Amino acid sequence: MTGLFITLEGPEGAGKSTNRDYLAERLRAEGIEVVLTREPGGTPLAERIREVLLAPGDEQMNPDTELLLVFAARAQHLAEVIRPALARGAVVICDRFTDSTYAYQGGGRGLSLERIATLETFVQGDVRPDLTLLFDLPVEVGMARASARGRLDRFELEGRAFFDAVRTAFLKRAEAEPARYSLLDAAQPLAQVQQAIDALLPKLLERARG
Ligand code: Z5A
Repeated sequence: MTGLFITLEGPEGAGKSTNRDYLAERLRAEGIEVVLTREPGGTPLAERIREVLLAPGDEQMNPDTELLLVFAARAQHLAEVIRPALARGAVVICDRFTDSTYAYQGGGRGLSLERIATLETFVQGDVRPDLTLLFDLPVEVGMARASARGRLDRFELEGRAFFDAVRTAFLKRAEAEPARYSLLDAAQPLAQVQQAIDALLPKLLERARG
């Protein structure tokens, strides 16, 4: 039996974490086993790599170092959490995954998409998300929501051009793979975003039950 791999993607402040919990509750209420996790992170070791990735520091992180750290954390996460959960038939809901690498390291940092694809195959083998919910919202709204939270991490300190490139990269990927992506307007009030998630539930439940 194989489970269902759902990822939530989008810029900072788009409501991924809030709606990750909401979606998990809705699926659990239907008796589905759900594993909630996030990237970078998801295991103790991968969470330590996350701290390195997010902490602002005096030494500028080389973009290749950033890319390799993201995939190092992912390798651990896949081995310890994602693959075992999928193998026992669970639904895995992951807050960010490799689409974020294409958006942030590819779009934002300008790294080669071919290089990212090579690492994707090396680290993931044939594991790919079955469904991806893309929470899209204007860059200024996401930046305002992130700043309202206080201390900014190393990514959130980037400027407008970086986040424009990230958003464009996400939208391009969604356009290229419409069967996998569901695009949600994350600038709407939360209740409306959650109504849109509810509308996806029948499809998710059908897929989860195989
Ligand atoms: N990163 C990378 O570079 N490469 C990779 O491969 C991966 C990640 C996997 C950390 O991710 C960083 O890692 C990320 C990219 C990089 N950096 N950035 N920037 P993260 O997911 O931990 O960080 P984040 O996206 O900044 O998380 P976030 O700001 O918490 O965003 P969120 O989870 O989408 O939002 P939220 O926490 O659910 O909501 C934020 C606030 O908005 C909160 O107060 C909510 O109550 C509010 N909210 C949510 N929805 C609404 C609506 N609809 N209306 C009004 N207010 C709302």
